[in-house]
Amino acid sequence: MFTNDYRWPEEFARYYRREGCWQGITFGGLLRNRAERYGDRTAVSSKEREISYRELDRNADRLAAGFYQLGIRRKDRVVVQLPNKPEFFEIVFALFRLGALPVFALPSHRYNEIRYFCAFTEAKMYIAADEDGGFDYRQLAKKIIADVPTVQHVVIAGDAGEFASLGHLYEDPVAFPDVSSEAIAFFQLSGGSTGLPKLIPRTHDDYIYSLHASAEVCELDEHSVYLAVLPIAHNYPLSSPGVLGTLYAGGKVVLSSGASPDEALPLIEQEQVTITALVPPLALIWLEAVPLRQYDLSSLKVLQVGGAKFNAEAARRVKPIFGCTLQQVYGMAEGLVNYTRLDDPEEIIVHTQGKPMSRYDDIRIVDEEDIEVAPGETGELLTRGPYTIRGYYNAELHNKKAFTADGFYRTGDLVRLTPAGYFVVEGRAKDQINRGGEKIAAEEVENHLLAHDSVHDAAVVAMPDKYLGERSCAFVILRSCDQRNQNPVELKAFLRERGLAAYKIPDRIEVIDGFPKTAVGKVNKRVLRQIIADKLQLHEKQA
Ligand code: OOB
Repeated sequence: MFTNDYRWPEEFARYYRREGCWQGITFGGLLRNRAERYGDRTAVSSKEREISYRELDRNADRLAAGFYQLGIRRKDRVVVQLPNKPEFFEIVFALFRLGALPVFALPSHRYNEIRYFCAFTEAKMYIAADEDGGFDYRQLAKKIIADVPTVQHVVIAGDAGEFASLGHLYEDPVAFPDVSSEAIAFFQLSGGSTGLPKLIPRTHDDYIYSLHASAEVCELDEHSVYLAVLPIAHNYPLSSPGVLGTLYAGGKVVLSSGASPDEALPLIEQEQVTITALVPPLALIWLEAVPLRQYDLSSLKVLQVGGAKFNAEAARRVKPIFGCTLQQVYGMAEGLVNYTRLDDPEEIIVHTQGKPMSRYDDIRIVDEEDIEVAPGETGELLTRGPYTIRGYYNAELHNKKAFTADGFYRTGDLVRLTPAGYFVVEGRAKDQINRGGEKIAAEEVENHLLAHDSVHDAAVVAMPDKYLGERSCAFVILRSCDQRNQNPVELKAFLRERGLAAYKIPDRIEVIDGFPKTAVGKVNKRVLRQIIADKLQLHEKQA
């Protein structure tokens, strides 16, 4: 079942251990240590409840015993799909203690994604909340358990209905032998550019190192209070430094169920939040909202913005409006994370996407022939290091393309380096749309469109958007002329019925007679992007 593609070659593993990057600690061990050190201090706070480090440690043990009784064993995959609730931490640390492997789905994922994650990883269990944001996950669970034979258990946090209730699984603690720190701890999901999302295996050693380095760069300590407004299963709020980096440092995690200023700003005041993380479209909303509200935000030291390119004009407004430093974060679930430093000059903070967090990050910027570009020139970023994966999970063929022979990950990002060694993200070589931080693999959506009877061919591209940075536009060629009046709304409904996450549904659908082609006969997406950008500009002028 497991390929060993994810392993670092032994010479690298030895090097990262020797240099102290990999500390030989597991997540189970980390929480135990922090519980001994920070005991009754609050680890996680939410509207519903507060959990101390000691309680979190104990509840993780109790749940691990409960999961074991259900039949969950070491290396079993468990798809976890939860909103920002304290149970998230008890569940994932329980799974870590057992050596079972969480697959971190996002709350916005729907049947299509969840079924794929369960089937591809041969998951034994699916854990979800009862409902959130008006969506009933129990309905989804019903279909999953019926359609994916490996899934034997569904556990629901909250009102479980016909399923096992999380609340009933807290048993008397049993000691489980610790797992190897070099083993896979969990799976993150790739933003991707292929037809099916790839799974990213992260080990205890590599991820805990990324927490350590992030906590250092972001200057976290036991007095830090991190407000989580983005969905915490995503790599950025999970670990950059995110909720896990905060627990690593002994600080307090405050969970917000939503990202709107009216929910989050009062929490900053009440909980004396010191750091929080946003994607650019949210940062724009908060920048508008803060001057119109009366909240005391003086506890806030750092406002992180990342996941997509943050426009320099907006970046410049952060300090005067929030009275704290902006930190740009350019990272990827595959590993590498870049940060501007808290004491960097304003020009660097505003105009760059930061520099690697670790001196062990290897960086190359190359042209289309994989030759390094001249300093300051733009090229594709390749990277390798102590917390960047060496391969996706069970994706042998794709790994040959996504990684160089000497183990560098091809990010698909076009970047240049400033003389001071900071990245500026200039564009993208991968076939992906970055919709305000949410990543859409064009091919995945195209495949779904092609499943429609009247669609002959489809090409999905990014179109510029003032607020989200990019939105998605699907160009479709219909099978016959009489389908010319195929209603775009109907096509969108078709995708929704297939159970595609809402953010992947094209924002716009354009019917076209044929695609522009490149010299070698491929669909020329550059021209398609231009067509839609010109059309939008024309509309704007007319309006
Ligand atoms: C984060 O992770 P993913 O895996 O959702 O997406 C990674 C991709 C990058 O390859 C890049 O294309 C884009 O998202 N990206 C940015 C960016 N941050 C991410 N593009 C421009 N400017 C930025 N600041 O998005 C992620 C993971 C950890 C920390 C932060 C973000």
